[in-house]
Amino acid sequence: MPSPKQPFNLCDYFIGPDKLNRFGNNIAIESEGQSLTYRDLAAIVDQWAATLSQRNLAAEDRIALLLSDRPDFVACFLASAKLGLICVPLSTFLTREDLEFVLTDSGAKLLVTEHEHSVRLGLDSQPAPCPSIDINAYSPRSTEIRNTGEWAATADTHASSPCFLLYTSGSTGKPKGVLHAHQSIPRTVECYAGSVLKMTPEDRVYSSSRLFFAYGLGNSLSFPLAAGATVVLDPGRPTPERVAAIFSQYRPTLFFGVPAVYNSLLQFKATGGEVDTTSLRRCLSAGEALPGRIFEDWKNNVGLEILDGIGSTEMLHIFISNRPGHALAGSSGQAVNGYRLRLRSDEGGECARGEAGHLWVNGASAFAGYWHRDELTQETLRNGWVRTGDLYTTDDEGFFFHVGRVDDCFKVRGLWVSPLEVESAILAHESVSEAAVVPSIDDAGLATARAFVVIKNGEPNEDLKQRIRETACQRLANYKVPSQIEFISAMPRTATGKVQRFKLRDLGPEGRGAN
Ligand code: 3UK
Repeated sequence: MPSPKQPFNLCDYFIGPDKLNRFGNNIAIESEGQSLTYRDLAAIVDQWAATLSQRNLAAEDRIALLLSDRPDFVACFLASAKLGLICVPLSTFLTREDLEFVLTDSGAKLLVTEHEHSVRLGLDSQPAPCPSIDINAYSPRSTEIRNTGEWAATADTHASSPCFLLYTSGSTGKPKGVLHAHQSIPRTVECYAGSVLKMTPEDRVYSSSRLFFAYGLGNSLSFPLAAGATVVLDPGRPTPERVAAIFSQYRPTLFFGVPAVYNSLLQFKATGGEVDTTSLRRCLSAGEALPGRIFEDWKNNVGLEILDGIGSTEMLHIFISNRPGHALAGSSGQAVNGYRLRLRSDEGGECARGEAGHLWVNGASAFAGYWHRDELTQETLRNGWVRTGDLYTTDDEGFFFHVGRVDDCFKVRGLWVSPLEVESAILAHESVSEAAVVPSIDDAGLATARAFVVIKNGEPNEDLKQRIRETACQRLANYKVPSQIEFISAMPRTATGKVQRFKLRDLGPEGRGAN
């Protein structure tokens, strides 16, 4: 592990001369029928570095990537590290408003995107607040982007130099930038991959979570590329049909999913779909708690354990995980080697065994701070300890059980939903006077957003629900749009006026499928 002041560059870590000597001819990436060896990847990284170095960027300037999972994402990310820039991978689910926010907040000097996303976000008619490159506009790519004949030198970075910034939404609804140094990725490789995955160059990895998400970045970039293994990158939406097709065509040995994807694969199988899992040796899940029922169903149907583990953008990857052969349904598992964990009571002392407490974690992959948010950084990062915002209990064997969140945020398909953000989108409808959003848990134990609405005018009918939904749709990424909207006459509130979300959570379904 490099020490913080030691010269170190993430790009070298993956494709420096040593790595190319060992793995140069291995296949690094398979994507849309194309295979790239580690040497091919290194050449594309050099071409990207040459292209970026002509863009007048200085060390630690931010470059935003709005790209689907394809080799160019990996190449551009590594080229950015090579040049000492700070890469800002962006969610491809962003709305135009979110995009403006993160480009402005990060002070990005350049946006690298592709046709699909620039069209969806209307970048042609209304340019982004910074210059952008549409990689599809270079045709064929090899002429302009990929070779300029120049060669860019590796920047003079250290293990603790800033390397990338990942945006994650907070309880206030405004995303915050989580800054990681060059050393963070190697540390997740040693800790999580070293103790749980144990990958070899023969492994083939597929993750249904995208590279822009810290989970996907680890799964599809850090772990396979550090091991000299092969990653399968697919730009499509991970519907069960698509994931099953990838299993058959690419025969991965490791699969990383979120609970909703495992659940959709089980349903697809139960309704006659073919899911060939014979190539898999290990299945991993994170992003939100894996319901015990999905663990059991997968085990019974596929014959494999799903190893659930909790990670966060702040810690970069998983720090509590189940171990192969010792997985416990309904638990996040045990501490990953290299991480220390504490459960603190509301008053700040240590919790007694069995008592639910606030989870704090300490480990070398921790973030450097929130981008330009010093106060928030001080609240969250104290003496190397990171406050997760999660409530956990443990048992005598050191298994951790997720009890909930301190804020009211929850996950849909492994992605954050902040009730405040959804509520303010609903409040934008003129007939709405109050709104409260809580998770609605389905039979599999998974959440979608459920909105309770008090109206000030209009008829509380299906038509109004539809119009409220449309108002929300215009302002929110798809997965955040409530699957249920219900009218109530008054919000349940405490004496101090706080919405009693627990009361709303406990309300039975209004009539399944009614909306
Ligand atoms: C929740 C879980 C219970 C938990 C992530 C793997 O999800 C990731 O990062 P985010 O920053 O969210 C972090 C929060 O998500 N969570 C994640 N996994 C689990 N809760 N069981 C789980 N298995 O509230 C946590 O604080 O989006 C996951 C690797 C890297 C990641 N960034």
